[in-house]
Amino acid sequence: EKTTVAIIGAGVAGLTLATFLHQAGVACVVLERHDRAYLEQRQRAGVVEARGVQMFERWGLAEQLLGGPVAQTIDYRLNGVSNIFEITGDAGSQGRFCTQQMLVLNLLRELLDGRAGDIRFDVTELTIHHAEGPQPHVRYTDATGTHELACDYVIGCDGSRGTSRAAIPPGVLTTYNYEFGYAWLAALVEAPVTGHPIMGVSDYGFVGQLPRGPHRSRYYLQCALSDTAEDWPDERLWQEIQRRTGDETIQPVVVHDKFFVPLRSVVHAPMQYGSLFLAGDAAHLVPPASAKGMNLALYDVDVLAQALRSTVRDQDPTTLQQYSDTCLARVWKYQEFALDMTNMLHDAGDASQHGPFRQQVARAQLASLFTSPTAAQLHSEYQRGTF
Ligand code: RFL
Repeated sequence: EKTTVAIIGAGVAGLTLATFLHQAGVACVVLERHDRAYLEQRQRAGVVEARGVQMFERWGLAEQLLGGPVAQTIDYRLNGVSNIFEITGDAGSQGRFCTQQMLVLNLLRELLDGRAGDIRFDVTELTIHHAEGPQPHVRYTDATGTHELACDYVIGCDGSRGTSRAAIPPGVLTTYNYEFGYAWLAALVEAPVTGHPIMGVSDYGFVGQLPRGPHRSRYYLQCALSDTAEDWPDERLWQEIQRRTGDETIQPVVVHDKFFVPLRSVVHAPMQYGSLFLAGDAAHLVPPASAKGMNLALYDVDVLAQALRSTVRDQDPTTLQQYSDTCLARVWKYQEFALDMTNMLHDAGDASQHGPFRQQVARAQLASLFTSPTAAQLHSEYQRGTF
């Protein structure tokens, strides 16, 4: 069996790429380890930034995939005192509401139900062969047996722990890794965000609250790398949320799940080996305090879809050859913003991490967002992804 593009992984990167390629008339097959119901139910964080909205508009897909316009605000709360930051920009390119989960749902509907796209679920034992040359193939197993899919290009959209990157021989990639030295506890709770989304700085550590649908929100609390669920019974969770938000009126409600995320930044370069291309979390991770991981994945697949269209339809491989360089320039800009945001939000809080000097400097930096129009404009550009 043969196709033009084999895409590994039906996360936001793989599904968006497949939809763009479909729109461009380039044949592709998506291979995914889980089933459709799992992908539809999986809780994933992230809201499409303004640049991403423009991208979907350019591909003629914004109406099918995104929600309505949204005014974006963030409460950079400092020891219980609210500071509402408004993300500003051209009226012509307003952010539109779309969470990652909503996007994945809409992409699955558009691709499978609207366009009869080829997504093969529940695949196991996936391996990539001859990626170094022009005739790669992918071998995988499903309920009907083991299959071989020949193709011209393999795209690894299988996340940070996927198998695509492992198909690249040792010594080809350079891995850049930065560990922040702390983690976030993420807790999904049965209560909506009632005011603005919170990115909170406190003497007791970071606290965030972001919307996850009409009835739920997710709290994020800075914690030690070694912390486990035993360290965080619900009682402690709610005490810390009250303490760090400075809001004692917050009442404990049902906690649906808790998990721990070590804060780290990773880049694997180059993002290409022969006919294998990496996109999204398979190629890079940004710490969640930047809220950019999904948006960076969308950037990669936009560049890749345009480059594959030029190569396959117009026989012009120039942009495909530049894929890695084009994306990495963007990736390092996002890493710069992510590092800066993560340091500011954590250093300004609990001084036990980097000391009282860095705490005061980080608080001065945070204050600039509300006193300097230039700092506010730059911050808005980063938030919108339009820098
Ligand atoms: P995904 O979403 O992990 O999808 C990968 C897919 O590949 C499949 N797969 C395989 N399939 C076949 N064979 C194999 N061998 C396979 N191995 C894996 C998996 O089943 C899965 O379906 O990667 P993708 O598409 O690159 O998308 C990346 C984004 O999901 C990620 O960057 C964001 O979730 C990051 N992120 C955020 N991004 C934002 O833009 N804004 C945010 O506010 C935001 N908050 C967050 C976040 C990530 C977080 N965690 C969980 C680290 C908050 C948190 C806590």
